[in-house]
Amino acid sequence: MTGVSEFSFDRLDDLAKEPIVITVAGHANHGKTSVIRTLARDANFGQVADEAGTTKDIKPTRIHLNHRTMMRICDTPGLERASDALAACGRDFTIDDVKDYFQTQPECEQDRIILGQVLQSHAVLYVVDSSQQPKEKYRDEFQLLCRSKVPVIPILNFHEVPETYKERWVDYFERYNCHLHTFYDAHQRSPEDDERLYVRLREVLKSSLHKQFLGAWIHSIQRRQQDADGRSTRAIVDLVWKAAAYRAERLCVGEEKAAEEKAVADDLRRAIEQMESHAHTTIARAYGFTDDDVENIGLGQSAAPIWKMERWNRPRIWQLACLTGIAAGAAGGAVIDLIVGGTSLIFFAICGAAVGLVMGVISAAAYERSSKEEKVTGIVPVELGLFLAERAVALARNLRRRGCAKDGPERVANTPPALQSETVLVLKETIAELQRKTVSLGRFQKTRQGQELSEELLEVIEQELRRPLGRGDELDGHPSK
Ligand SMILES: Nc1nc2c(ncn2[C@@H]2O[C@H](COP(=O)(O)OP(=O)(O)O)[C@@H](O)[C@H]2O)c(=O)[nH]1
Ligand SMILES: [Mg+2]
Repeated sequence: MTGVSEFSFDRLDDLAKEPIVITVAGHANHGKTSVIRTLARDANFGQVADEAGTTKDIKPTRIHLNHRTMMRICDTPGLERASDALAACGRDFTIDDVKDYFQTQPECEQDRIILGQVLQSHAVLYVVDSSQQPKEKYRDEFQLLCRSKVPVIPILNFHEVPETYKERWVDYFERYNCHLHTFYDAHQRSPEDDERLYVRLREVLKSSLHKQFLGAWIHSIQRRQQDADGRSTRAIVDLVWKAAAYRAERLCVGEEKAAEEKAVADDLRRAIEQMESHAHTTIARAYGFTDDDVENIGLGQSAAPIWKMERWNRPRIWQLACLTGIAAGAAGGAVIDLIVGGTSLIFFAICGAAVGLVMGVISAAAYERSSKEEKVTGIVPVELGLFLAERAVALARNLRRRGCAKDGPERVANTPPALQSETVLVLKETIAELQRKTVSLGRFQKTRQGQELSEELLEVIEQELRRPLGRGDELDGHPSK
């Protein structure tokens, strides 16, 4: 393999002088613009619509490295007049015949521009919607492009839709002796598909510098995916840890209890929502999306019961301290009496009685309240911790595979697919331990037990992200039936 080791970064300047130029061509509405968006991870590139003629002119997106353009991927409008050109130019046509034909026909202006762009490229990606049957007009387009002598790679788009004519398209291209096709789906990104596409490109490019760069680029796709998985795994583990360690606490007496319990429940919900939102944003960014690409309608009923309340009487340590203080005061009075030799015994006895009375009244009132005082503590129950992890994993899995051409935000599932039993075990153990912990979260994380739990959780969550799921399992967040 022409790998990263063969590409020297000293040659970036040479490459920037002659970047790789790729033209994406094909019939209108087969997903050319969408493929570019997903391939370049650029959801704002061009216009995508379910109607013909949205792309009106040639538009490039650029792949940069160190602020220099290494590759240009050019979008084109749909080819429309290939069949007319072939009919006019005869079976043994040359590309110059077609150029002349397009030049002389005013209605072929768009096709003339596309052909001009194709002829300036190092390779062409010919995008077809594989959910449609191959038709004669597509064959004419493909033949025309192949005569340009620029290498053509057929991209069988719409790969993940349930009904496709993939085999027929493959037969069709092979009949023209073209075995370079590759599958793609602009709505469901797969780093493996990206990689296969770039491997195909590397096969057809002539320049060794271009080939070497693509080798490095392919390598960086894998690395970037690993980085993104790592970042989103950490965000999920962080969410579970922080939620499980969180305490919402209030002190209350008698009738205040109902109101304080509600306040604790509200605190807890707000805190969890904030933690979740932070984790979801981190996950979205890890995969190249923004906050706007995620829609979370909240925890909903599926999270109920969302908290566990614990009540316990407030420790009485301060009361002991108070009593100790009084005793110390009395002892102090006795010492003074001794020092002044008992000459003003009556005066100090009166003062001592007055102070004792005030202290007694205060401490009796405080004791009265504190004996009834309870601490209401809201903690995250294990089921909610699991639920938060399931939702975050489902979101990460979906964003990890989401193309950049899909409309609307990614919904956070309220009935996410279940995690594997090993993951559930590790999660339960972690949450239970965090609920038992007596030190701060930061200190617990540094303990040996904390580190072991964290590493175990990181490992199982990362496996969950990479776990291949059945069709439909993860798409709408509902488990497959
Ligand atoms: N399901 C699915 N829809 C796609 C795919 N590629 C494109 N589309 C949709 O097909 C329509 C046309 O896409 P567009 O990129 O504008 O096609 P273009 O005219 O060839 O550039 C849009 O509604 C896209 O969202 C795909 O791989 N899968
Ligand atoms: Mg388009």
